[in-house]
Amino acid sequence: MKSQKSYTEQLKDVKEVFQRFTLKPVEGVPLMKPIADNWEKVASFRAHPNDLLIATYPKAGTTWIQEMVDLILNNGDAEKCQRAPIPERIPFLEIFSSPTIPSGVELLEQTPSPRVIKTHLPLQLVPQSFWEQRCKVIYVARNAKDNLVSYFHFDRMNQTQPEPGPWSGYITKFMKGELSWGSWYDHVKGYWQEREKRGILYLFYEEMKQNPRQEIVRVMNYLGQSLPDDIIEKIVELTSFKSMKSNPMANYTFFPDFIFDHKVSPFMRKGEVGDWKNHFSEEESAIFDAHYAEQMKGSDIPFKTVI
Ligand code: PPS
Repeated sequence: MKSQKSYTEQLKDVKEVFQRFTLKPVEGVPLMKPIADNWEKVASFRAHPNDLLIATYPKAGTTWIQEMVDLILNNGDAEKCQRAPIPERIPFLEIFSSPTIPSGVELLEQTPSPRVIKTHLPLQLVPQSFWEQRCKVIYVARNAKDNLVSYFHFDRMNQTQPEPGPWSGYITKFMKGELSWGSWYDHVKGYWQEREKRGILYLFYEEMKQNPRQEIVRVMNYLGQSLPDDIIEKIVELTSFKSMKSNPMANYTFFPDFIFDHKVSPFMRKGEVGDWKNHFSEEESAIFDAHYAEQMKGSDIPFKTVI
């Protein structure tokens, strides 16, 4: 039976289980230990043919695309899309349970079709069933430098992730693929290489920022939906950074501060392209760029670091 308590209250009841978890590799990819410990359940997840998977490297624009998709599927009905916090509306496949909140897999087992599902897993760890069932998959990628900056601030405020440590060392960890969910380079390349074969809609944060209407229409078409212009405009407005920052069902203030400490850094932090320029020194940028060129050699993914 569903608890009468709010999502936030249920989390507050089990404060003691949350801590800065260590990472444990699954097939060489570092994941938060409770995710790795629960791996069999994730790997054997049974997808339905009409499931929609939203896949991203952490901090690439996951919440943004989730809100867009939910609004598109609900004809731009803002009230309906306020029905629950985003992890309840669009469960996070691999997330572990706490004594009061089911794991992503458990929650999905209780969720009627058609389901929309979030994952940060790299392509090779996505449960096989999604491919067997030929599910639709939307991938969002964000340029490496802004992605890294956003992840750094997130790891400062997210009290369940390993301590980020100082900025310069964090850059190195990112470059080495030592952060949760592994290498950014492998992640973005993995989905890019398979996008045509597996029918993946591959989007960019920077394009969503530059031309949100165009990207919303692409998502709408991919989902086989057709919405009138005024509803599309409404979705553009409801998914602007400003609207989402003040949306209590999307801005993650429903997580108590022992999970996400917004006083350290808000989840909806800046929402910009190019904030990396405020973080990287010239030397750091040069080292990063050289390593990037090496890692991305032979890849034609059209990333933009400025718009
Ligand atoms: S998570 O934890 O992986 O699900 O985080 P994710 O949602 O992928 O990434 C959070 C970053 O996305 C920004 N964001 C947005 N930018 C522009 N417009 C909208 N509507 C929007 N919604 C979320 C959010 O601010 C984080 O980026 P930074 O650069 O840290 O501000």
